[in-house]
Amino acid sequence: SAQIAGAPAPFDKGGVKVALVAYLSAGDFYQAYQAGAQQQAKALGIDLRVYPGRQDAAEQRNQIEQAINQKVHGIIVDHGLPESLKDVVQKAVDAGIKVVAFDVNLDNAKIPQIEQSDHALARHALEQAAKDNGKAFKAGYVYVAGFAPLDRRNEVWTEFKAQNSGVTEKVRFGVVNATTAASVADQAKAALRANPDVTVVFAPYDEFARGVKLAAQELGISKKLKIYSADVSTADIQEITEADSPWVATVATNPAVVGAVSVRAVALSIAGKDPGRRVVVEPSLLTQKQLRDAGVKTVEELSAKLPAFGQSTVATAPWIKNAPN
Ligand code: SR1
Repeated sequence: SAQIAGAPAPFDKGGVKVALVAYLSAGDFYQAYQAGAQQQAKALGIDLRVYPGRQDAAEQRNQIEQAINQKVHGIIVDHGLPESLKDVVQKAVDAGIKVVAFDVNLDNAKIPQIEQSDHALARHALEQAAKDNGKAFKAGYVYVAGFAPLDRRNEVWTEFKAQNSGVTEKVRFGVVNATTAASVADQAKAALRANPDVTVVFAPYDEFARGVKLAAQELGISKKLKIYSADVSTADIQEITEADSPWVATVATNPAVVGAVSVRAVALSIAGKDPGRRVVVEPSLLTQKQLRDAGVKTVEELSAKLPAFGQSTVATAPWIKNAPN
């Protein structure tokens, strides 16, 4: 792979290998994240090998073992279940491999943690919900414990309910699997049918929001329900902005930017520079109204209109050409 003139070793000579080991292999977020990572890897002359974990903890663990055996320079651990990873990532660290983690808390001082400022993300979404619906409403909530971003967003939801006694969580459901949106749609249909007084659903993952929206449409209740989410993709923009969509706001980073930041963070580590203990990409609030008014149809158009969404200045260095661009 390519050498980069003026870059620190080993980038000056090329041949840098990095493994991206992902727990989640399904969904728009993962695809865009991976595309951004590939673009940034190309700009750095990195040979990036992507291992799809397929929502399987044992498989992801196995793939980290494989990456260690292949003597990669760096590993990006993307999501996962901490308890099944902690010892195997320590093995990688002990082998001199630089490890960074996105959205999984590996609880290791040697491993920088990348995240999308999940507390701020949830706070922006819930502030918008309060703005649209007042401070008293009956809510549905979609949550699966054990995923770091969802756990952080859940802390804010818990705090929000404690601060707003008029907000009642009437029903909670959620599942993360290879077909999350479809599975959540089935759950949401039963939950919303049993709780016809729910007017707001907090669904802080776009696959969750897509499932709830489908259920609302099938039940014919789109006009009396409002969905607040996390994440955005071109397909999501279409779903948010279409006529009568109950999906009224999301708070999101550009996942391609997060993928690029993850590669830059591991590249800095490989070059012997410290990317920092926490590497944070700030999300932006995107309301249905703003998206409709701006006539935005794709994530690329959004990036062009909203520089804070389209780029991140974290984990950069003069010798790194930032992607996506
Ligand atoms: C199951 S965790 C899903 C979340 O991971 C990323 O942080 C995305 O924002 C998504 O919401």
